[in-house]
Amino acid sequence: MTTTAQQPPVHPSALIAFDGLLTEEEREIRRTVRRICDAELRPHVAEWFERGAVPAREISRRLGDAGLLGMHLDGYGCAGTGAVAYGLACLELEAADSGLRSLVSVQGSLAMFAIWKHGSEEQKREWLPAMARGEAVGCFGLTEPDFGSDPAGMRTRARSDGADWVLSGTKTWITNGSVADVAVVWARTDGGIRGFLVPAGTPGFQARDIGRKLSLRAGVTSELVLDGVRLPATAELPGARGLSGPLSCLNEARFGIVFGALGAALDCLETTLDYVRERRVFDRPLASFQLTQQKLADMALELGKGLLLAVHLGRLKEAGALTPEQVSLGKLNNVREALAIARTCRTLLGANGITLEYPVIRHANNLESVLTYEGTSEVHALVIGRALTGEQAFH
Ligand code: TGC
Ligand code: FAD
Repeated sequence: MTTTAQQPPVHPSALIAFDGLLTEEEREIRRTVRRICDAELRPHVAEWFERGAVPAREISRRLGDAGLLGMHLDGYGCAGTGAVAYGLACLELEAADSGLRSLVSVQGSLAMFAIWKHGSEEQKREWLPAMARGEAVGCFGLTEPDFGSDPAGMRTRARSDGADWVLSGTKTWITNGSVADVAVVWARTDGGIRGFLVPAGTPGFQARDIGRKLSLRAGVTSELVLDGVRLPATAELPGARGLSGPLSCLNEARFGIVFGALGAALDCLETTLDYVRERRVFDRPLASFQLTQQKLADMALELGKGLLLAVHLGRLKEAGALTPEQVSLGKLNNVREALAIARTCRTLLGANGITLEYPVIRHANNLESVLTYEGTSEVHALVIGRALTGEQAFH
């Protein structure tokens, strides 16, 4: 038996009239980022993923030219866009590959934001314009081999020695570590946790790439070793005191992921919708089976809910009213649902779902990292649990 299409297919985001929630400027920024991805990045991502190597510095310069690095920051050569526009850029980049969105998150929301929010005027002038152009790359070293979810336990130490600081310790899983010109390194001092700017090439500082990854392969992930790294007093970020320093930066990057993860999910769903219309099983289009349509409907529903949540959180951020707990809510929901969508799409592609000929397994593997970094799903559940009950259950 065959079926005839009753009506033209509706795009998943059109089901919730998503574009109507955006300004013309936001739609234009989204289209621009998509054009760059389609023309210059998407054609190469599967190969970068397969080789486990990505031209991160060249990509930084291109994205800097397009004004996407630190785009939501004001001044110092940054574009100063709204939060939703930044989120949409993350969505389109992650629709190409999570590694590309990671590069932009770490540059703009972690390294640049740390300097922008906590740095001295001199530090801002030295680094932010070059980082906005993508000529200088930054990384953000918080995680250590024994302290990921619990950065308060960090062992990296900054000892004051006359007018200098001397840093020793190891940071791991650091995105862009080996390609960075400057590392924002968080370390314990006698006065609590502080942030430091460590230029690449400083004696005692080394970055080594972490190999054998099966996720985020189109991205650079490194270990940073600091062995008696001597820095002048001016290397310290004067505005950061205590763990709230690095955590304030995480809020920014986590917000980008709220949108970004949905880009990966959307790319999976678009690919799958095309596939099920073409693929015939038992003499009918795969799209015409009820079990297929149940999966598609559930995925469109979760994607739509995620997009609505993302825009709502973006508008709260633009109004200066977004709380860290709300960011946790968005990151937990949207990454968890994006991963579920990628896995379900994988089932609909059958065996074709496991090859790099289609983007689905690449997105699914990437989203495993996204579920873990920037606070694991368990950490975000506990942040929400603490907000709901007033009881902390971390320790
Ligand atoms: P806690 O006692 O709750 O707080 C310590 C101080 O920090 C303040 N604070 C925050 N400030 C700003 N934003 C937030 N989200 C904040 N959360 C807490 C808090 O008010 C307090 O301030 P003060 O002045 O009283 O000292 O801290 P805790 O030790 O109990 O830990 C809480 C917990 C577990 C939520 C936190 O440690 C955490 O978020 N852990 C997860 C670590 C994490 O996400 N690491 C990410 C590393 S970077 C990365 O993964 C990059 S991936 C690449 C990419 O983005 O693409
Ligand atoms: P752990 O903290 O050891 O957690 C292991 C498991 O225990 C998780 O399931 C966790 O949820 C659970 N768990 C932990 N505590 C609790 C608790 N209290 N209650 C219940 N369960 C708990 N870090 C940076 O600083 N900079 C970067 O640029 C960066 N980039 C990254 C890039 C990639 C590709 C990856 C994979 C990671 C990156 N990270 C980076 C590190 C990332 O932030 C950490 O991996 C993450 O915070 C989790 O830490 P962990 O891996 O040590 O896991």
